[in-house]
Formats: sequence, structure tokens, C-alpha cells
Amino acid sequence: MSTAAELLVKCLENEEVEYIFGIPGEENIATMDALLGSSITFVTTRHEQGAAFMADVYGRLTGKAGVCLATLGPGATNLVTGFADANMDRAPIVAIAGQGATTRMHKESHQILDLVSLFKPISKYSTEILEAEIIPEIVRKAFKDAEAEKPGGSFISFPENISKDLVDETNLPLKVQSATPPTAPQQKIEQAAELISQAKKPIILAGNGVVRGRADKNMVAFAEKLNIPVAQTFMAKGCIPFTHPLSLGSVGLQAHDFVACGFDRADVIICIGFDMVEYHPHLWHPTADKKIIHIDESYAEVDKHYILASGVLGDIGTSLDRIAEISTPHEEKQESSLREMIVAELDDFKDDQSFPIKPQRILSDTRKALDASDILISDVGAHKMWIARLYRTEKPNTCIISNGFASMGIGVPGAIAAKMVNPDRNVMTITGDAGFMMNSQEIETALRHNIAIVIMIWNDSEYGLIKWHQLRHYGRESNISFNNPDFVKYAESFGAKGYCVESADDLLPTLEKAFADNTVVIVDVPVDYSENMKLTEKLGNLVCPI
Ligand SMILES: Cc1ncc(C[n+]2csc(CCOP(=O)(O)OP(=O)(O)O)c2C)c(N)n1
Repeated sequence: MSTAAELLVKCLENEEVEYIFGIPGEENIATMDALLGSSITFVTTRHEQGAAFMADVYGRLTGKAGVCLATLGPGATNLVTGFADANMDRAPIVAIAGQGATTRMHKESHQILDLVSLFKPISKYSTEILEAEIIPEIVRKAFKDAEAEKPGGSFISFPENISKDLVDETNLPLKVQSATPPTAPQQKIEQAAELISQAKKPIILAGNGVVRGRADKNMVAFAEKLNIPVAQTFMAKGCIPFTHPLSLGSVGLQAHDFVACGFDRADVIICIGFDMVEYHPHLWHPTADKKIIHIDESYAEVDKHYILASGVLGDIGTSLDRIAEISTPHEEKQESSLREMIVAELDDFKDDQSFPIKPQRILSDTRKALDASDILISDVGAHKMWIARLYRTEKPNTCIISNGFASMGIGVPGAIAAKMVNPDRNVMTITGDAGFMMNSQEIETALRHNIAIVIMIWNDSEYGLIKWHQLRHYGRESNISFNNPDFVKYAESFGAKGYCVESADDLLPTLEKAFADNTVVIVDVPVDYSENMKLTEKLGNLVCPI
């Protein structure tokens, strides 16, 4: 005989779970005990939100569900933001929370909340273990649902009394069988090929589905064979190398950016792995008169600016190979002028000496400090917009941006998870000062587990992105300022290192020193956000090159 909690752990091992991120509590005490004899490493975090963000980024980078664990009530509610972020960013995640005993769930009772209902709107699957025997089915279904396209969240509530029930040894984990993507029908392949062959100015919009489907190489081959330029969403950054002649850069800013000019000119837009949650079609297709080809594993969301001329559902890489084979390539030379405008913008600032430092200069130096395979995790704020536009990304999953749920606070825990998945690569987060303070306590978790990350804080003592919006809409600001701690002393108080950058030329050597330190390092960078409104003005006056 074993306990239900031991059976749960056996099922998690069967799913090849490496880590569980979380916080022990009274109602998950049996699970915590069962984990002692297990191959799974438990990463004790300092806030359940940190645990959920770690599981989020683990899932996003590996394609395997990241797992987080909390106790009932407040433990579970603390998971919500990070869990919702994973669910909407399409990262596979499984969250397990303890729950009060089934003998007190029908009435008002200490710390009891209906957790299954709480997680329903932010998950693909939300359930409760009401009998120990159903654990193998529940765990298998939770992982299968979380990892299947489009990936997202599964939530399991585990009542305290059930976790201690005894089950006999005939209860075994179920065989892991992942859902395989369908093959697109030949007629759909031919229809898409026909539209692409007849197009005068086609453009590709690549989304996160390309990265998830590991279809980036097929997509680049498709673009090369047919000679079609590629724009990518924030979350697809790197699915075509920035230096590739057909790469146009990233789209996603609410404003009409350089790359958007490519959409104005296009007659056919080939959306590959595109997810509407990231970038609303009315922003890149306001006229709603172009032909849209949707190539994905899942069917398209309904939107009046996203009416399909053709939908090709199936494994993305295979669909692209098949369409490319029978389509006529486009002859005309593709101008790289859009990408060159971004390069010119970066070059204009690469030696800029002003202080506080301009975003363009910071990102130019950041790119020099990080190798092509190193990983940058963005938090959410004005810095994210600059990273998305200007951080040149050569490989998928090397610039992680949350752009579905887009929650502040992902940077520090996300970098921890990224380093755990890729211990041989340098990992850095760029975060605003506000987003940093939301989960800065996880510095202690990183130090305890010897996880070396660099945390670059863009310091403006304001909610920068919100100020940017306020100025754009109302021409004045409202309640966006705060005071910061001394970030160097703050780092040191944890036993981490901290540097404050004191001139523009100080930045690159400081970053190099930070990576050489091989521990948790905070780099405090005073940022000049007067560039935000200058960008708004520049893009507002943007005239697209013909
Ligand atoms: C958890 C959460 N709360 C609020 C927001 C709305 N929001 C988006 S960006 C932002 C300001 C971010 O400020 P900071 O972290 O300092 O970054 P900056 O914009 O200055 O680069 C806010 C409040 C959000 N996305 N997530």
C-alpha cells in the first residue's frame, strides 16, 4: 500500500518532471513528505507567484509542463497571476494546490475557497482529486491538456484527507502519450499554394506557434524558397535570424512602426503560428481587405479583421514544406529597407554618451554582452517595447517576452527558470524598477540554488510605460512616481552582487564583469525615458517608404 500523495508523486515522476517550484503548507504536507524519496527536485520559492512564473518560463522553453505547488486558499490565490500568464502566453504549466478535507468543503471553513472554480477561467483543465484511484488519470490528463496545442494551464486541487488515503500497488501511472498534430488535407495545401503563387506582394507574419512547433527552420526555408519577407511578433522573436536578408524585425507596438509599413503594402498576409492574443489584427490589418492565409495547428480565432482566404491546419513545419514545394517563387528583389531602418536607429545611438542612458544605447551594449545563444528575459513595461523593437535576436527562445497576459514580475523568476534549463548559457533579465520589486525576493531562491543570473534594472523611479500612455493620451501624468531602495545595497543584503552604472561607457564593462562574477548580480542602469515620447512622435510622423 502507498498513500495517495505517494501515488501523485509517482505519476509526476512518470511525466519526467524534473522540478516542482513552490511553497510547503499544512494542507500539502503529505505531498511534501512523499517528495523526499523522489527524483524530483523541489525548489522552495519565496512567493507562490515566483513559483508559477518559474514553471511558466520552464514550460515555455522546454515544451514540457512546468510544475508549481502551493497550499490552499492564499497559497493558491498567490499562484494565480503567474499561472494565468503561462496559460495566456501558451506555456504548458501544471499547478497543484492543497485543499481542506472533503469533510469541510461544503461549508464556510478556514482558508477554504472553491479553487477549481477559481482556476477555471485561467486554465484548460481544472479539477479536484476526490478519490485516490483517479490520480493516474488526472495527472495524465493534466499534462496532456497542458502540453497539447495551444499549450496552457492545468490545475489540480488535492484535498488534505484524500492525500493521506491508502491505495494499493495496482494503481499505476498511465503511459505517457502525447497528442500528435494532424496532417493538413492536400486540398488546403493546394489552395494556400495557389494564393501565394498569385500574390503580388505577400508578407509572412510569424507568431509564437512557429517557436512552439520547432518549425523555425522550415519557415526560413519556406521564406527563402518563395522569396517572401518575414515579420515576427514579440513572442516569436528569433524564429528568423535578425541578420537574415528576409527578416523585417518585430511587430507589436501599438503605434505604426517601420515593420508595419510592410503590411500596408501587402496583398496577401501569410500568418504562421500567429496568435491573436499577442497583436490585434485591427492594428496590422485596419482595412480588412487583404487575403489572410492561416497556417497553424489550431483553427483561427474569429475576428472581423482576420477573415481567412485559406486555413491550413496541421503540423506547421510539414505544412510549410508541402506548400513551398508546389508554390511559384516571387521574383522581385525584397528590399531590406525596413530592417535597415532599425539598424540605422541602433547605430545612431551606439556611442551616445548621454546619461541617464538612452534605451537604444543600452540595448546596443546588451547585444554586445550576450552571445547569440544566451537568453534575455524581458519583464513588462516600456523597456519591453524597446527590447521587442531593437534587441536583435538570432535564435528562437533566446529573447523571452510575455505578450499574451503580459504580467509584470516575470523577469527575475523567469531568468531563474531559464538558467536552470540552460545552465551553460548566460541568462539576463531586463526589468523595470517596478516589475523588479514585485518578485525581487526570488534573488534568495537563486542564491540558495547557485543559479547565476544578471538582473539589469532600468531605473526611472516611475511606472514608465504607464507614464508614456498618460502623456500620449492626456499630455500629463497621474500617480506614477515612487522611490527605490539602493539596489546595490539591496543586492548585497541578500549576499548577491550589485553595481550601479555611472556613465554610458561604464555599461558594457559592468555587464562583462557581472557575467564573470557567476552569481546573482544586479546592474542598476539609470534610463532616459524621454526617448519614449520622442519615439511616439517619430512613429506618428512616419511615412512608409514606397
Ligand atoms: C502585474 C501587473 N500590474 C500592472 C500592469 C500594468 N503595467 C504595465 S507596464 C507597467 C509599468 C511598469 O513599470 P516598470 O516595471 O518600472 O517598467 P518601465 O515601464 O518603467 O520600463 C504597469 C503598471 C501589468 N502589466 N502587470
